[in-house]
Amino acid sequence: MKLYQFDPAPASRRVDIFLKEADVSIATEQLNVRDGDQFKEPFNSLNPFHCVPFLELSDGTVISETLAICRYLEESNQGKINLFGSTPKDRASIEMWNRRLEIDGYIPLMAGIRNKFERFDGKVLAGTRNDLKRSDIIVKRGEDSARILFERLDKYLDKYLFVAGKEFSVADITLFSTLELANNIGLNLDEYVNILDLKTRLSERDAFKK
Ligand SMILES: N[C@@H](CCC(=O)N[C@@H](CS)C(=O)NCC(=O)O)C(=O)O
Repeated sequence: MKLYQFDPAPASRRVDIFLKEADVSIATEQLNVRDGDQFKEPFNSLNPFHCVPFLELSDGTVISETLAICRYLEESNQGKINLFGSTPKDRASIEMWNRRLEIDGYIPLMAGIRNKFERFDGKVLAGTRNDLKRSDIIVKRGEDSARILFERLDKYLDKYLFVAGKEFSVADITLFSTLELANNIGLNLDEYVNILDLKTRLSERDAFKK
């Protein structure tokens, strides 16, 4: 089994934090996606989405998508990792928050970043190289969507220690990466005191330290 990563990439960082929290290490190869390694063979044929991270299993199966990779690692290390929850209620709650954090925060903010900065000219959509143009509307929509999410989450965190309740979970890693994207796009998060408090507590965990 081998994990393909590019350490500076936000999605790779999520898997890296997950592995550190789980205290699991696997063989890893760095692909420099800024230089286009993902479009060179054999990687181009291995992963149709041309993004990192992706995991190649010993039978040749390729799994991409951060959360799919993390879930596979948890389920194939039965009992050793428990970041997706252990009861039906916890699993549903973690899934709910992971989805809302990605749909309303991580994905629109990532799209916003790729549409805001000139360095993404010609690669506005991850894993593509084409002439799609950057758009300010997508930047603004990403920021608006994230703000609505953060307002909701901040109120909810009045009562809860972590994103999905009392225990740390993979949803906290999703939140942390979403907040890093918010920072990269230039959103001011000062009004979200509960979120910032959780961010501080997360950044003090060993797995989150760079
Ligand atoms: N939805 C994917 C996103 C993966 C993704 O966007 N990866 C970026 C790095 S953060 C990438 O590989 N980009 C390659 C490119 O820009 O061509 C996931 O969560 O794993």
